[in-house]
Amino acid sequence: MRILHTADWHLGRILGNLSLLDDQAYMLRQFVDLAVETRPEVIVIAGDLYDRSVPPADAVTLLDDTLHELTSRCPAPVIAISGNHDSQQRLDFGARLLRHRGLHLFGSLGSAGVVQVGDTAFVAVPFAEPAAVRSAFPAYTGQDYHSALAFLLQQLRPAAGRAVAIAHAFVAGGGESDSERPLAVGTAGHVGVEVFAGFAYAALGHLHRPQTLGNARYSGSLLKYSKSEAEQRKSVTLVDLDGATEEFVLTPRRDLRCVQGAFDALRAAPPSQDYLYFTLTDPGLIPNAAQRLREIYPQFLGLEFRKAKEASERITGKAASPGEMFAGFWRHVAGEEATAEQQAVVAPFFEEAQ
Ligand SMILES: [Mn+2]
Repeated sequence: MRILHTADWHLGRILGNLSLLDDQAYMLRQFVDLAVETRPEVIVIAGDLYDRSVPPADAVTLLDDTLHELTSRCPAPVIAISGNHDSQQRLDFGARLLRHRGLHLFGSLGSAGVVQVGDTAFVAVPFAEPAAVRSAFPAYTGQDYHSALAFLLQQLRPAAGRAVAIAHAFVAGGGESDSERPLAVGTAGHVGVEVFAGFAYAALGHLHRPQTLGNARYSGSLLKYSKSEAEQRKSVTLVDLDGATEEFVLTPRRDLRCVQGAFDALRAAPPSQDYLYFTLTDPGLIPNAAQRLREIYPQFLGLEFRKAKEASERITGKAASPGEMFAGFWRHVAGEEATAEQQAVVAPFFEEAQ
């Protein structure tokens, strides 16, 4: 069973004040071509098709065009679930009709279900907060994402035979980016990878970096959606349940990069259409630096001065432990080192929080 797995398209996303729609369309054309060429038996889109619950009209058109292309050019059924950015009800529109054409949309909990393809059952779980699961299923009384997803998988999963889970969730231990909207405060939104025990594969959405956790995998997002993703390589996953997993890298129309250098050197460098974040190495501030860089780099997204950044990191203690951050804070506020007694007073709170 060969499955083409993608997720987190976030159609309609805006970066800075720039619409990414043309870039998304460019990627989706490649995705459809890839689906035609690789001939998967199932195509999975694991949530966050749109960036917002009420997406812009041109994003709706792009999704409509893409799903039309996909279902007319590929014989494989397409299974898509909602993510935390999608409107569940809106994604459900027309779902019962579209099923007859091989497009299986699972927007809200009421539509959660199983698509049987050959010898494999695809258990599609739309994104749902624990409270929504409680109101849809009186038998569920839990409060957390882990037990809610475990309950739904248990409810839906056929008693026997091979099964694949499709979900939009934060699996504990997964690597985050800055473009995912947190599901809950702290670790309350996490699920343990063991909820997928017994499944041949879990096709996941939510984390934007492609990564594998046990039998679960995030295909990653369609494009780089934040500065923190500049070094990531976005891809689509082709998994063969009876064989190997392949990653296909799609080429973006414009890359998203972080560039560092002196202002004059950057002004003199060849122009670029990429999405760019700048770190200026100049010792002093430069008037209108952002505006002057934007003249040369139309996809300018932001800049910072390395010196100012280093100074703020010294104060806020970025990448430091909570204890070190407290010591830095105390030094900043009180002008002296925190004593061992003072550190001992706060230490238990940090432990409890972690
Ligand atoms: Mn997402």
